[in-house]
Amino acid sequence: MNRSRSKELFERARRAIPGGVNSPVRAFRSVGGDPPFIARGKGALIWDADGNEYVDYVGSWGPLILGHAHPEVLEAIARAAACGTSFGAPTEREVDFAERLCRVVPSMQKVRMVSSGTEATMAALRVARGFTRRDKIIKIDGGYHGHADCLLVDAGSGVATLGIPGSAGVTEGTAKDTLVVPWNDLAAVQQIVEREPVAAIIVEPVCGNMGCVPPKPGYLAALRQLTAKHGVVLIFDEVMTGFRVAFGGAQARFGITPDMTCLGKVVGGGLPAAAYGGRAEIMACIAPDGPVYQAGTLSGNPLAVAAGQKTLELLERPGTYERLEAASAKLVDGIGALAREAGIPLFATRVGAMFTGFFTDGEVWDYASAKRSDTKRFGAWFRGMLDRGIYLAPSQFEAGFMSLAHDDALIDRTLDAARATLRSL
Ligand code: KE4
Repeated sequence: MNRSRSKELFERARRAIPGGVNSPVRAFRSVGGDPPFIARGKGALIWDADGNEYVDYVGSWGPLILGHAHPEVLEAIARAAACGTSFGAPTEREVDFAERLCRVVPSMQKVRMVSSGTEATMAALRVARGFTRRDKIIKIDGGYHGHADCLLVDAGSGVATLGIPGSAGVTEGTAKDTLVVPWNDLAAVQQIVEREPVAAIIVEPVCGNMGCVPPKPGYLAALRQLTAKHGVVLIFDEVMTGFRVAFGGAQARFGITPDMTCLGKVVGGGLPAAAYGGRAEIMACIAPDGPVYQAGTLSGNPLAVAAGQKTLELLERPGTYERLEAASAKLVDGIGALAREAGIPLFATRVGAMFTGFFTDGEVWDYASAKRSDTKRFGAWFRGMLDRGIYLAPSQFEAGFMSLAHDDALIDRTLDAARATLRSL
């Protein structure tokens, strides 16, 4: 594929932007090669600056579950924009949206809008600390919740130990209040909450940031019981799973109601909107009602709310999630069968409309087992599929995303490319 225009743009970008990208994963560092610069998208397709066409399974990392440039979403944005783009004042649109979120997300009795998933999780943790007056928080090893300092913390040595800074610039003082446990390991959580007071545990109810790794049967229910027993605020980070694994998110799919929920991605319909919410008594702590401060210039931005509202309206239509399940199953089961045919060890995972193929002959139930995947082989797979016009998530440790715009013909095109690529590995 000729990507000379993208190459030129990347050279210019690197002179003006760190790494040439506005978010690290876009630089393709873990898969090799230079990233195509995307010019436009329509439905499940995107085109790069050289006019190459790709079937897109990233969808802006989840938001574009309806497909790119959906006419009704564009129309809703245009209509809102004609009335002005932002006021920094309350609007009727935000009330309608808040009422809708509280109606469809089981844990949300009250909700505050922000502009990114990072803000949502950072704020939810501050509120949980303010509500419980406790300092310690627990996160999952390999879980990602945005780039708030207290969440850029890696697992120390051994299980359930004090966190260590996961990024330069994060202080020991911050990291020491974040404890890190393996995913799907209830005993590790139990060991901590029975030992010391903990404000909150934050989990992706289906992990997506180590690749797609589902909860083991019973794990979330047991986590719910344990946290309730010890007064630990259970936060579901549904920035990725919200409206993707079910309309009401993973909490609706698995029937587990957390104390707080973070939303992002789909909820903004492709524009910057996110939210955090939960039990009314917890949300009562937030300024101006309570002592926990949180604010944002563009929170509840009318354009983003219009895009989010229209997206949720369209997703709430009957049959949506059956279609997403069927399309995802066709793709993932198809690739799994092709990998077996080609004699390539692949552990494929899927929940709703998110999925991953781990290039490993073992099973993957946590970050340690995910990291046993052959990332070199993943890179070859990724580049082979890209050159055949299939745009996958550029990392073994990311999830892929299905949209309502991926029809059978595009999935068949993807499976044809997969057959050829797997054979070439
Ligand atoms: P943002 O601040 O990027 O809007 O959201 C952070 C976030 C929070 N929680 C979960 C579960 C998330 O997956 C994310 C962001 N996801 C990444 C993809 N793994 C966004 C892509 C990127 O970082 O460029």
